[in-house]
Amino acid sequence: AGVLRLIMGDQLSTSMSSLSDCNKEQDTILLAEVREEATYVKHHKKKIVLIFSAMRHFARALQEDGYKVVYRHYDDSDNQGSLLKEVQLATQQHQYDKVVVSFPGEYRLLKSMQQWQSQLGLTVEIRDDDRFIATLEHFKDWADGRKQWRMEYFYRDMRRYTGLLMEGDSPAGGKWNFDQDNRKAMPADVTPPKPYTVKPDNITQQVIDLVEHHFSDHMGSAVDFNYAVTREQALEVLEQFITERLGKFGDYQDAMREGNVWLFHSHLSFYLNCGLLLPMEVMKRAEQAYFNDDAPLNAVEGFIRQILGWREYVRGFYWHCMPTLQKDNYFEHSRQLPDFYWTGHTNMNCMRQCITDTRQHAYAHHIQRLMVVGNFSLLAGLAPEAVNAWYLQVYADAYEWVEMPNVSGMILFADGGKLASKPYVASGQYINRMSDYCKNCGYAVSKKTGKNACPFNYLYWDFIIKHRDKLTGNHRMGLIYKSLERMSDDTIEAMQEQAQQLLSSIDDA
Ligand code: FAD
Ligand code: DLZ
Ligand code: SF4
Repeated sequence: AGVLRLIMGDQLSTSMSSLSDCNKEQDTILLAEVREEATYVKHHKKKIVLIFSAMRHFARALQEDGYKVVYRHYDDSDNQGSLLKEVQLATQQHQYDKVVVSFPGEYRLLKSMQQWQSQLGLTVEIRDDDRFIATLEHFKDWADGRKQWRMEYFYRDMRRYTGLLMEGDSPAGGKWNFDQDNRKAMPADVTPPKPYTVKPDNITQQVIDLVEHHFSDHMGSAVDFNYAVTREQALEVLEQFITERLGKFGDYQDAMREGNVWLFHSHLSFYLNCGLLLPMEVMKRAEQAYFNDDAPLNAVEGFIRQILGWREYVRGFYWHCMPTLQKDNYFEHSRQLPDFYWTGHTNMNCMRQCITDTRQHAYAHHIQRLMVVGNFSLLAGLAPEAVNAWYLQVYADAYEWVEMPNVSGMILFADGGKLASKPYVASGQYINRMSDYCKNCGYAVSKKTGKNACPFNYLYWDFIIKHRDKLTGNHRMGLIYKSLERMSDDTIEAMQEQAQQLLSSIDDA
């Protein structure tokens, strides 16, 4: 009777484990655009366009390759609204021996899927997602033996395990990490290349119209969507990155510039996370650029570390720490998000720029997410649950397995330091060093107190003071508490008062 194989919106790879033994004559592949997945948070419009259009193109490619595909459109009059119900309908319309699916990217969906077998009265096989390089057992084995987890050590294991950038048993160039050569401020005369864009074809145009119609109250606009939606196009994005931007990736990895969200980043997370590109092929291509002398080692190592290190690490971390991770709240923060997280209307230019970029592109690069919006979210004591929901909704590359460790672990320290060795908080000085935002800001980055003092400055010290009990034992915070001791009581009091005023104004709004 054949097998029903479900492919979800972030599983658009022909090498999916759920397709590995697919019989073209007998089996059916199901893809379904459903309300439940499109609205469990109000995803940015460009995120929905990306996923639906990529799903439609992927289904077409499968059909052209001779597979039997059932594709359920969002506006089909009998659309069932959830993945379970779509699977149910398919199994009522045709008899199958079993349902096969690959491991999802979110805990809520895994819990739901584990019930499907009894709900459907049919075998449901959930297979590992082997697009990732580390299995969940691999991470568990690594983590269980350690008192402290740090990405850097996991990453070294992964380098040895894959042989990427290795010369025998040693790391290429004699060091595991070249970050001391990276992370420069970007001089004004450096002009980053234009990012990849592609004109929407008919399929994408139909999805844009659908999204503008059905998701009109979601963030952003769909009409200017111009991202890749097929594997061929995603491979072009990769090639363009390798030839035009990889060489400078390390140097300007942490830089921010007003009016340019793309810089020298790869913009590949959209495609890696929905399956159009595979992490191993992307890393091999970057490694090849190093071996061919097309890009320096500091850039290539830095780039590979983001994927082989961070990306694999956060995925293992997520599954290892769920479901407690979603409730973690080390600092017991409960403030709701200020309105400007949605509108971008704030006098803090750095926040205005990063949120405006996010609204416009469903993208912001790492340092904008981490050191501007993330930094503010922690300093202002925003509730982890609300911050997680925001990040999951606004970025087109966001799925909980990657979003939540970055938010609860990396930016909010809500896990109490399992992922990061100290909170990533910083005053306005850091933002000023790494960006040109401060020169167009009504606030003065040099001022800690007074009428136009930069809010990041007094919020930073207010945070440090408030959480002294929880942080003072952290040796990486030692210098900071030393500088606090040298500050006058008047300055401290003034900063605390100003912080309180700003935080109250958020609460009152
Ligand atoms: P590049 O800078 O070119 O990096 C290359 C690749 O490395 C990325 O495509 C990505 O696959 C990987 N990578 C880099 N950093 C990380 C990281 N910290 N965790 C996991 N993978 C990483 N990334 C997501 O893919 N989805 C998210 O929902 C997401 N949410 C984030 C939330 C916060 C608060 C922070 C601080 C980071 C988040 N990141 C997330 C990580 C990172 O910011 C994005 O992967 C990156 O900005 C994507 O742009 P890029 O492809 O141009 O990345
Ligand atoms: C994110 C998303 C959206 C917006 N829509 C769909 C959809 O209609 N159908 C589908 O199969 N998947 C969608 N996705 C991706 C899923 O939510 C994703 O599989 C989970 O987030 C788990 O990774
Ligand atoms: Fe941001 Fe402060 Fe700089 Fe303004 S002065 S852009 S608020 S860091």
